[in-house]
Amino acid sequence: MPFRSTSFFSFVFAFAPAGCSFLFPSNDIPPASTMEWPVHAVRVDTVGYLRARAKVATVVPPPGTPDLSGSIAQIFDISGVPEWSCQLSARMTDPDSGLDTYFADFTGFDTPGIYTVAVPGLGTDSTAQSAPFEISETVFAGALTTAMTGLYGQRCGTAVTITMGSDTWQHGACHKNDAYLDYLTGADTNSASVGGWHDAGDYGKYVGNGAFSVGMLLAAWEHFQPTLAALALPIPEHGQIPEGGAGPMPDFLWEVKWELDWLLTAQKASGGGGAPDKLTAIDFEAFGTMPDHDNQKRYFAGIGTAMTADFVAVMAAAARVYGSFAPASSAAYLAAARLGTAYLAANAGPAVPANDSPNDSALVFNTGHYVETDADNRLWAAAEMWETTGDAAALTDFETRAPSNPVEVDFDWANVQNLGFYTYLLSRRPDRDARDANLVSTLSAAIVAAADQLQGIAAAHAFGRALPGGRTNSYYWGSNGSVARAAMNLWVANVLQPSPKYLDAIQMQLDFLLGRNLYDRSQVTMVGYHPPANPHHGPSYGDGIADPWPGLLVGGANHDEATVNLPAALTWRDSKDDYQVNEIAINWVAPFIYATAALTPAPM
Ligand code: 9MR
Ligand code: ZN
Repeated sequence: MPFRSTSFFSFVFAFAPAGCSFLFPSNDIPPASTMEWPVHAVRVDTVGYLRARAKVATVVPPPGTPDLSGSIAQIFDISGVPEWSCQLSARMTDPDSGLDTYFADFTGFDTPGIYTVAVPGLGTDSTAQSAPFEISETVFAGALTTAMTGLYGQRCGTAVTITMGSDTWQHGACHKNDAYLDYLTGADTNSASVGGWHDAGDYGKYVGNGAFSVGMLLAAWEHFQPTLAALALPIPEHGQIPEGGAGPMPDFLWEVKWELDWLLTAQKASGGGGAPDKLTAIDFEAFGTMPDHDNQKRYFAGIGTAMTADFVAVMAAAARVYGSFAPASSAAYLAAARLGTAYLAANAGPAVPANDSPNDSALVFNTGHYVETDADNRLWAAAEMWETTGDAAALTDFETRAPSNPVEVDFDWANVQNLGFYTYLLSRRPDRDARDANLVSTLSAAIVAAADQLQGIAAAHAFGRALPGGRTNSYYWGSNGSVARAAMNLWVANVLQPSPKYLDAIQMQLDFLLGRNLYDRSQVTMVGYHPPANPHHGPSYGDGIADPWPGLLVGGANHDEATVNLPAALTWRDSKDDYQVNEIAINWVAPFIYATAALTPAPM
């Protein structure tokens, strides 16, 4: 009988009670940071596997273990009773790490419950098995709720309190003087821009990355509305009715609105309706300063076309998403989108970069900069404007731009055109036949081809991740976010040309992020087995609470830290100081929310 390790408690922690809405986990368990975490030879999705989806574990035996090809793996239930067995695959060398690996594919086992996978050929020690995991119909509901709570924890401009188990995380109202216009008008004047989400481990607010994150979340809403409408989040607006609304608005939309309403304040009518690159202090905060103790003066950076186009895209999308829930906000979002469109039209030439460090200024930002060209952003804006308004000029603009913006197999904040393609291809407009039929079929084929490529990579990769860049270039800054984002191409392909293989590949992306990886560790704080304890996240370090703030996906392995002796895939470490691999960011949490929502059915 296999020995069950203390890891079971972490499993319970991530487990959401079933019911007609997804409740916040509240099990009282010891702080994760005080637990012992043996590394298991069998790597699984330590949250679990959705019923009827692929269930693959990866066996990583200790070095020197004789060939295990074809030997037995067994699934044990919670009381140690063997329930199922399967044969290991042939031995494979994982090119990312050079390690011997084997697949244990137990897809055929589909009985709900809590299990471990063990390889008897490796002995009876707890490390010869896997961490516990669940098989159920709603296995990702708890992770989805926790990740949404993670975004709530990023709220700026307000006091935040989150209680989970025996932990309470909190900070007071922060950054109430956001922000100053020195870069825009030269004057020492303030233009209120309170609210929004802190971008990452730092407390800056970036229009482009904020809009990108919101764009993925609004896509999740449009793709998985019944699931997301049922989420119950521990936010103050729970149950409230927005201005002009007919009833309570879903919590999911309230949380996203927190960022949207900040984005609204960032747009500058005086700048012709353009949006600034960002709103930050001159320097990053001293790490660990709590948000409400950060008294640095914060400034808007310059206005540019790429971030304005991202802004237009999400304002247009929000206008339709919020239309029936929050009519007053919906109207404001549409007006902002139109104003931003006017700015883009007036600056139709070469991309206007948002000048971060004007020569005539004594102020030079040392904070981050999502540097961008704008062709992809403009394409996304046109798609969302057309879908919301039916404006013929927007449709023409999109269709003119599409041929020179190829579908991306793997995309991030710097190449957002896929978000426009999804909206165009999945259009719900009654007049969607106005689209160019040839373009619709070319783009559909390209999305399906991209998804096929991702699915093929996932199925062959030792740990199931779907990044197309090989052993090194797959792992760029925020690689975990990209793994999560693969779920978007996979899902849209599944709508265009349904196949279970796409959904299985989404499960595999979550597997990788939740423990089926080189580390035997979840990459999401307070979720799954041995999650990050020391993320590069100011509040997590600064609040004196041992456990980090929950629901935050860390960046993951990053080839910037690779060396001759350290392959890119092995660069992740759980260090608060290592922002290149262990920071958290909203554009990584957002696609994790998308992926978990994709595999969470709506409550009956
Ligand atoms: O996610 C960004 C990554 O793609 C870049 O390579 C990196 C360096 O420019 O910056 C990342 O974004 C950071 C931003 O600039 C500031 N807030 C934290 C972000 C995540 O590390
Ligand atoms: Zn703040």
